[in-house]
Amino acid sequence: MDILERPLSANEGIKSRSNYLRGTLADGLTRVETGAIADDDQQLVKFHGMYLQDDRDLRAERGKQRMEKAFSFMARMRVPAGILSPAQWLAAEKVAIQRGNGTLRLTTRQTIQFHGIIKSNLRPAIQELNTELLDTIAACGDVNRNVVASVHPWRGKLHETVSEMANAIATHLLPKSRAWHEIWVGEERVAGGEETDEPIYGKTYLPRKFKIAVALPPYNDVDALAQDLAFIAIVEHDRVIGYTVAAGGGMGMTHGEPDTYPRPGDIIGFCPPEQVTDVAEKIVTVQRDFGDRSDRKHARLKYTMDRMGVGAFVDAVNARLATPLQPARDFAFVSAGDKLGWETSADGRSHFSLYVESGRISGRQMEGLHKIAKLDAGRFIITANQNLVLAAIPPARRDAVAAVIAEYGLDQKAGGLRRSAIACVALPTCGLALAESERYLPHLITRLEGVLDRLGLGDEDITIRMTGCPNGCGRPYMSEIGLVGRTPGLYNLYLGASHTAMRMNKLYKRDVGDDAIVAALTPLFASFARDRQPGEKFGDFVVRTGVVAQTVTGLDFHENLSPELRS
Ligand code: SRM
Ligand code: SF4
Repeated sequence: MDILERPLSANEGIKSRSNYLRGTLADGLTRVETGAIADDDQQLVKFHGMYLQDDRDLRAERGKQRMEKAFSFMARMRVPAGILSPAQWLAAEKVAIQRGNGTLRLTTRQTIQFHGIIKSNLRPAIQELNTELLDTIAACGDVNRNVVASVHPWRGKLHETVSEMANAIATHLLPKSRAWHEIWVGEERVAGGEETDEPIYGKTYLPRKFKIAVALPPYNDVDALAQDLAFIAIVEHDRVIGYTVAAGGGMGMTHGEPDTYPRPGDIIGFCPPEQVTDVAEKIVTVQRDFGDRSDRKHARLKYTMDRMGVGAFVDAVNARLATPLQPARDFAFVSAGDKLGWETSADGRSHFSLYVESGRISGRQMEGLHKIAKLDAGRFIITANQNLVLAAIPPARRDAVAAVIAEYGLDQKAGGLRRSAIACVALPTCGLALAESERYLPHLITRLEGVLDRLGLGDEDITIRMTGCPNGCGRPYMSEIGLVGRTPGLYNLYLGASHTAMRMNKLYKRDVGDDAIVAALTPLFASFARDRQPGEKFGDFVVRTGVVAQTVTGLDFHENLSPELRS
């Protein structure tokens, strides 16, 4: 049976019955007998940027005591291009301290997550954010998510251009339903309560989440090919003349199910700046109409494209555009990480990129950032590598900001591996985690740093990314060393992505724990130190020397593995 004729997944019914994402959420928030909300509303609340979670560290004990799980909510803001004013930063910090677990969690999509918000605090938290014009609309759910953009504010107008483009795409693809405004900030329902029309999405929104990035070469700090859709800026004479378009990237897969796979996006064409939002809209509508709504594990654009064939997909997009996509223009990336430390732009403004371990801000780092926000000098920009840039500091304020940076140790140095690391949240809040990630990766890196330092590689940038399950929230398949949780304490070890995140890695060892990871990597680091070619990066080295085969497409991600490695 054709996929488009198969019975719809349960979520499709929930969306269609929800009256444009309202469901019974407003009522559920007032119910005091439980810290949770109704099952269908748990799906709908995602479209409002929130997740019902429970503290997994407490699950067993509360189960023994026959108590309800320790429910709380995670809320995720929508911050296109990751840019916040100091006042917005302070509002977020206040919500984290007064309504959440006291930490701010920078995410791999350039926004902030709050964890541990109990139900009675949820509406006040959202309202407090909204006083600074912040919202959580469509931060999760089957819609276009936070639009990410490269963060190089020291490049002046070019950075502004890609940030503005991210904002324009985000605004264009925002759901039109007023449900969020009614439920969270008390907007009156329009007379008659008529339903909102969703001209782009329709009543059942998209088959699955959809992710867009705007990249500014030569830095691929947004992982362009890991996105459903990426616009890669083509710069001529210091001006963005248009964007090369990539589509069909995505990271999620399920262990043991080879018909699920991470996939790098395909380069499908080029468009001028004025066509970008229309190209985004038309690609979204092709996915809306042709995506698999029967099986959520195969519903992302990457599977739609592999099912249709890339050529047929591009034809379908072109048929909806007034002017078809032009041939793609060339671009080149040199790295995927953030450039930490001070930079100055041509207009004399300063920018300081600071390292945030696994994106989690708390304690003294939070206090220092509070002081900087109070100085009201410049902007805060979150990077897609979970770091933070204090941007656009006027020359007259640089010394004041630098003094706080020094006083609070915000300029702590990190070795090449640590500063190139990403860890997803995983335990204790993520309901899907099979193993630790954020709480464990820093310790593993300390052990690996010992090895690298001895080999004289301590300052070598090598990307390492860990996730607590195969969903890929830290984009582990795009890193030179990828570690993906299988079960508590055990990870699959992937190697051989390019340093620029333009090629995915491949499974090297299955089910390795702390000692086995160090034991597996030590000889590889040693041969890299000894036999690398000038300028060669670790990911390229392991492919050139045959340690792992090269992954080209999503479909060959599980290929060329030794039989014992096949899932
Ligand atoms: Fe993610 C689900 C955290 C970026 C792929 N992701 C989740 C949930 C909501 C778990 C859940 O569904 O119950 C996690 C919440 C954990 C927690 O306690 O906070 C979660 N994802 C994150 C964040 C916070 C990771 C981080 O440490 O920064 C990132 C938030 C991004 C944001 O601000 O919007 C995050 N997630 C990603 C990325 C990377 C990206 O977008 O660039 C991916 C891979 C790219 C992709 O989408 O293909 C990603 N998350 C997933 C998936 C797998 C989707 C799939 O196609 O299979 C899931 C599970 C799902 O959707 O069913 C998931
Ligand atoms: Fe949770 Fe898995 Fe995403 Fe990590 S990769 S945050 S464990 S869903």
